[in-house]
Amino acid sequence: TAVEDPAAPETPVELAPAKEIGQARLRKEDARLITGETQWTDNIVLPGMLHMAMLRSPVAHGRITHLDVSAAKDRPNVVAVYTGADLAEEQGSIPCAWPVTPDMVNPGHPSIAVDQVNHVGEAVAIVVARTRTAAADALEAIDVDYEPLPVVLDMETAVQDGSPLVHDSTSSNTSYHFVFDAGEAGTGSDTEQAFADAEVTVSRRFVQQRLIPAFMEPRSVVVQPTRDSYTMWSATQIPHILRVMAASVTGIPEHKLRVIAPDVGGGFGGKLQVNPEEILALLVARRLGKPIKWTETRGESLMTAHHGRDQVQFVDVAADRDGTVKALRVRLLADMGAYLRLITPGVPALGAFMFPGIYKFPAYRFECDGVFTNKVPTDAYRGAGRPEATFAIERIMDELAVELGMDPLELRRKNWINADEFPFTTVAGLQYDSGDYAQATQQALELLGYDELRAEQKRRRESNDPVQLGIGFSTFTEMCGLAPSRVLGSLSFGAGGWESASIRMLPTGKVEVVTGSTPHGQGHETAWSQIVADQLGVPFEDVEVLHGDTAISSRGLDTYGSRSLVVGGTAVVKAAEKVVQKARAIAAHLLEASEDDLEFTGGKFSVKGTPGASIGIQEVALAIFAAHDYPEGIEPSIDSEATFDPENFSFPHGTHICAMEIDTETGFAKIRKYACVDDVGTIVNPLIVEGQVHGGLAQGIAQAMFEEAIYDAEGNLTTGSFVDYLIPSAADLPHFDTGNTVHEATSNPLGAKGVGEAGCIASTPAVVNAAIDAVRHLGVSELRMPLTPERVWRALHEGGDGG
Ligand code: MCN
Repeated sequence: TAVEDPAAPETPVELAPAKEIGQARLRKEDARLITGETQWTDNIVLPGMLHMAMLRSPVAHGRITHLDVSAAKDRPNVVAVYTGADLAEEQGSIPCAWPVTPDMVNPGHPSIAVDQVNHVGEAVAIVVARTRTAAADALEAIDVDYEPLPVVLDMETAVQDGSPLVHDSTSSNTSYHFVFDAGEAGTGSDTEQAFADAEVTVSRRFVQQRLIPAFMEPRSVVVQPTRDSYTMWSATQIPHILRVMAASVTGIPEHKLRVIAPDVGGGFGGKLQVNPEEILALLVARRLGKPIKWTETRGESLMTAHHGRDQVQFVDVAADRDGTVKALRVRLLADMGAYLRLITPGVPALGAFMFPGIYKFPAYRFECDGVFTNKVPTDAYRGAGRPEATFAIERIMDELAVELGMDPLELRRKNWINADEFPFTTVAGLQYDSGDYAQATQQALELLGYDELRAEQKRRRESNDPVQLGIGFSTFTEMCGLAPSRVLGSLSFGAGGWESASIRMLPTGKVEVVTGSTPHGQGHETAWSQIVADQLGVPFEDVEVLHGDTAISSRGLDTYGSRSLVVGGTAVVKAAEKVVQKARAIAAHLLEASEDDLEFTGGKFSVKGTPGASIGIQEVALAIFAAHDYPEGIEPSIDSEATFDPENFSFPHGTHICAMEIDTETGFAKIRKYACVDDVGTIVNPLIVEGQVHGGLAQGIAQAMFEEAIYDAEGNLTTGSFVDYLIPSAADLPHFDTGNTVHEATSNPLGAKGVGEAGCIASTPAVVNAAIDAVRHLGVSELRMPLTPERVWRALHEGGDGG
């Protein structure tokens, strides 16, 4: 039969010779972004627009015993006040789209609390007023009492029998128990046996502290209702997914809801979310029939936008005396916070596939408990699951090296996948397609000036210098480019993995590219223009990239998981190829030649062997617009649409090396030098790639050294401002020596691998390994992140990991 086999490999796409691809083009979007000329969501002002403010719970766990909003209603300029009870019928539940196990417990997540609050910052009432300040001022007129309930904050006690429960409706604080077992029996028996037989075992407990995505532009949403339809502008990473989810939660038919993500000032995973406030803005706009705006304050953002990480990791490794690794066993407690948000449960589960890193483990078992606590929910934060895994494996490889008396790099070399072993199927079932770990490592050692720094380290040790020096490695890989749909489906991921693009050739030969990816700082307008300029042979300046509006690009799966180039960029390549095919037929007609006799180079169709008989693709666009005569069976357009769904993830890799100075008298840690060599396959724009690596390094180093969301014993976030939550400035970070090797990906025709999270995933363990290497001879074998001076000092002078 003629049924198309969806699994059949697609015909290979042919790439035009690279002229633009590989150029360090300045980003065309930057002028409007950095001058603030663009339309950020909060800049939107609509006639008659009202403002929404939330009264947020000051208690982490309690029953609402009394809630009186009448005085707030009488405040000047207040239009309406709503409580959870007012909206109980229509508010539905914030969706969780990644049920990692069939029996996962999800107690539901109201957008606004109805009778109980489960974390500080949960909304309990909404004031709608004519001005933002009037709405905020009226909040103080609301009278609310809570009956306190016991607060559950620590995961290790939350999972014990008899612990108070976050949710009355559940029988324990455990949402799910997810197991990945690489053994044939799936029972862990082969891993247990490998541990029993091993000559050496090392066990560690690592803490991944809670982090806050801390995007530059706070969350903001504007909803405009017009009779039965709604336009929602939101500072979101996921306009397409948000539209589907918001339609299903509110009952607004999807075709009556248009979602626009205008320029968005950073997300880092923190805007990969369906926010309660987005749903509430829709509900209030529907009730009042008026445009509604909500923009969070920085304090609200830090306190209520989802957080990241927050895991306790128990990691065991087994090896032979010669250093050959035999088995890896991982048990995680992952803090979900009070509710399951969009992909909360999936984030730690995704790590399951990355713990073995680049090493050839024969046996592996992973278990993870998702645990409820009275804290803001966790969810995606740059790397989502993979930084945690990379940290654990790269840290424990160092500890194993110490146990064996081996050089940490030698141990890695002994166990990593060699360049001639690709494609390599790992113990976790992933097929790594390409790379050369030795080459990247060699290059990084040279960039760092390794030998001199080791010599200096020795000198400082021998002379008991108060400032000690350490060197730490991270030889990492990661799975990104989220896609492929089939694999994501097998992991219960709630969305497909494909991406779409369409190309509209305008009559004057200018080109509009509509992409389903949704940049929020990554420079897609520039990179996609470079791809199209090469494929169509048109000038870079003639390409405009449109995105982030469901009325313009109706199909898309948005931007996260470093997927946009390898999936979305490839859809653009495929759409361009279709444009050329269509234009070829029309050019042949215009040139009175056969299609087979035409060659297409540099944007021109020429008849082979007939000099002078040629027409540019941009001229074809005008000809078809003005045409009265076009070939039979051909539409008067050379527009096209394409989707791409790769066969595999993309696996960037690299070697990151940190040299760290530690002042043993003050505990002050300072990065002396940082060198990294990343392999992201074909590089479309080296400037963007370097910028992405720098940004990722800043965030990965921040986890190691600066950032931590801290709750006090009552569940108050004590790091609720940028005075207390320490994001690094440029002055806190070193110069980065970066380099690249290029081993093309085999899963997309560009040969590209994702880069958006690489720096963040790789850097954290390199920094911590360096810090421990500096002071290990002084008795320190663990340091808890972040490496504050106090913590490092305590570890040096009082023992332990610094607390
Ligand atoms: N690129 C390239 N060559 C490659 C790989 C990528 O030129 N081999 C370019 C791409 O064309 C794109 C950029 O690098 O312009 C990032 O591409 P990609 O790796 O596909 O990542 P995404 O565009 O899908 O971005 C997502 C990723 C993630 S998951 C987070 S988190 C993150 C990040 O991007 N958040 C960011 N980088 C960010 N950068 C900014 N400024 N703001 C954020 O919120």
